[in-house]
Amino acid sequence: MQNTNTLDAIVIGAGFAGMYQLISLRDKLGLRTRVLEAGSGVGGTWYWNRYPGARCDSESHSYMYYFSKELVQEWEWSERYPQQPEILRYLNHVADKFDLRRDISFDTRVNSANFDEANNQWVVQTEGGETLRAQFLITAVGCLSSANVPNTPGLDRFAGQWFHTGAWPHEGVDFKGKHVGVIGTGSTGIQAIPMIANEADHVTVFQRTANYSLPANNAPLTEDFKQYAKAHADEIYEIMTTNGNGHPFHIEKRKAVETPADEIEQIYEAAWQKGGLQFRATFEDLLVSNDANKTAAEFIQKKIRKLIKDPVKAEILADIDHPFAAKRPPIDSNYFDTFNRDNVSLVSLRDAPMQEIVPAGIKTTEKVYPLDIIVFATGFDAMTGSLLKLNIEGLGGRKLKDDWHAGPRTYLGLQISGYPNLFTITGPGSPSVLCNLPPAIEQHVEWITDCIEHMRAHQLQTVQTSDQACDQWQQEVDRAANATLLPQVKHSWYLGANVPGKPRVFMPYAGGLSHYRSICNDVAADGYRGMRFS
Ligand code: NA7
Repeated sequence: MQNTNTLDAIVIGAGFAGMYQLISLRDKLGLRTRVLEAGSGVGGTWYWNRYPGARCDSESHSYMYYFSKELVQEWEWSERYPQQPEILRYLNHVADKFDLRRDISFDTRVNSANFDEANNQWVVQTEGGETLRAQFLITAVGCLSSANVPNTPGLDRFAGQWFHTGAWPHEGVDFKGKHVGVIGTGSTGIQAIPMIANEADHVTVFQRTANYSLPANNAPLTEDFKQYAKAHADEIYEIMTTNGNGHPFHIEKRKAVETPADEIEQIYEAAWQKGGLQFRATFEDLLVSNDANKTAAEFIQKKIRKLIKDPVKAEILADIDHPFAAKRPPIDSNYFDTFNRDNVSLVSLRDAPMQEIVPAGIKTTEKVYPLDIIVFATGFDAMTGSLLKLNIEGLGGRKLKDDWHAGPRTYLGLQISGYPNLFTITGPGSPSVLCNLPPAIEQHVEWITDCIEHMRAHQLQTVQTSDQACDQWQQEVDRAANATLLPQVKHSWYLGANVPGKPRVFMPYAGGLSHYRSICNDVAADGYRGMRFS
C-alpha cells in the first residue's frame, strides 16, 4: 500500500521559488508534490521581513512572475517600488489563484534530509516529527533568509527589547517614546532608519561601514504607466531576460572612462533625479574599471556631503571604503536627510568599536549608549546559511556541511556532486542576488522542471552531477567574479565575510543572467552535459 507520506517531489520553502516550483511540478507534470514551509503563510522573505520601511528595490512591474500572462494582466501594483505588505498580498493572490495551499505544509520546519540509496529517495524529517519520502528534493529556501545576529557579548543581559529585521514580530514594534539603537547600514537599515526615526523619541545609528545609497524616488504608479506595463508586458519580459541583471532596463553601451567629465556629471545627475538602480546602468564599465567606478563613487559621496548639514556626520557617512555597487547598492527614501533630524545620532563603530551589550544599552570603546530597543539590521548568513541548516546528507551519508567546509561547490548553482536528485533554486554559483530575483527564479524552476520531465519521459531514476563538473563551474564562477570589482570588497556578504568563520568564497555567478541562461540551455540541449542519469 502507498504510504501517504511518499511523494514524487518535496519542495522546501513557499516563497517566489517554491510556489512556482509547486505549480510547475504539480500542474504541468502531474507530480505528487508537497511544499514544506517554516512560516504560517506563503511569502518567504516577504513573510519574515516585516520591519518598518521594508520595500523591494526592484521596480514593481519587474518584481513579479511572468509565466502566466493572465496573472500579469490581472495584478495591479500601486507604487514604483512595492512595499512588503503589497508583495505579500501579491504572493497570497498567486497562492489563491493556483490553489497552492492544499499542497503546502505550513509551520513545518525541516530538520534533516537524507538520501536513501537503496530506494533512490530523499527522506525528509520535520521538526514536528513527520517523515516524508520523495524521488526529488528541491530547495527553495531563498538566498537571504538565515538571519545573522552577531554574537555580541552581553545580549542576553540587555534589559530592553531587541529584534532582528529578518524575523520581525507580526504585531509590529511600538517605538513611541523609546530610545532605539539600530546596528547596520545595509539595504535594510537604510530602509528602516527613516521610518523608525519618524516614530521613536531618539534613534542612534551604529555604523560599521559607510554605504552608498541612491534615491529611490518612489511614487504611486500613474494610470498611464500601469497601462503601459500591461500593454508592453512581452517587451518588458524580453528586456529582463536578455540583459545581465534581470531588471527592466539595459546597461548603457558606453564607458565612463571614455566620456568627458561634464557629460558624466550630467548623466549621473539625470540618473540621480530619476532614482533607483538604473544609476548603476549608466555606464558599462562601472563594475569592471576602478577609474570608471571612481567617477560614480565621487559623485555620490559629493551628494552625501551636500545632503548632511552636520559636517561630522557627513564625513562619517561619506567616508566609504569600497567601490560603488561592489556591495549590493541600496536605494532609499530620505535616508541621508534623516541624519539632519534632531532625534537621530550617528556612531562610527570603525572609530569606536562595539565592546559589549550591557543591561542599559550598547557599550563602545568610548561610552555606553542607553537604549530601550536594539534593532539588528545586520543581514544574513547569505546563500549557504539556509541550505546548511537543512542538515542535508547525500551518498554514503556524506554531509553538505563537510563538503562545503571550504565554501560552496555546485554545478550551475543547481546541483551538488554527491547529492542525486537534489536541485537548489538560486543556489550559490547562480546569478541570484546579483540580479532581480523573480526572472532568475523562473529560469531555474523551468530548467529543473524540464530536467525532471526529461527523466520521467525516459524512465530515469536518478540524476547527479560530478566533482569535475562542479570544479569546472567553480572556475567559471571565479573567472566571472574576478573580471569585476566585486571581490575587492573584503567584508561583503557575497564573499561570506559578514559571518565570522564562514569561508571566503565569492558565491553568486557574476557572468550575467542572460549569459547564464544560455549556458543552462546549452547544457540541457547537450544531453545535460555534466550530469549523469541512471
Ligand atoms: P547587509 O547588506 O548584510 O547589511 C548588514 C549591515 O549590518 C552592514 O552595514 C554591516 O556592516 C552591519 N553589521 C553586520 N554585522 C555587524 C556587527 N557585528 N557589528 C556592526 N555592524 C554589523 O544586510 P541587509 O539586511 O541590509 O541587506 C541584505 C540584502 O537584503 C540586501 O542586499 C537587499 O537585497 C535585501 P559591514 O558592512 O559588514 O561592516
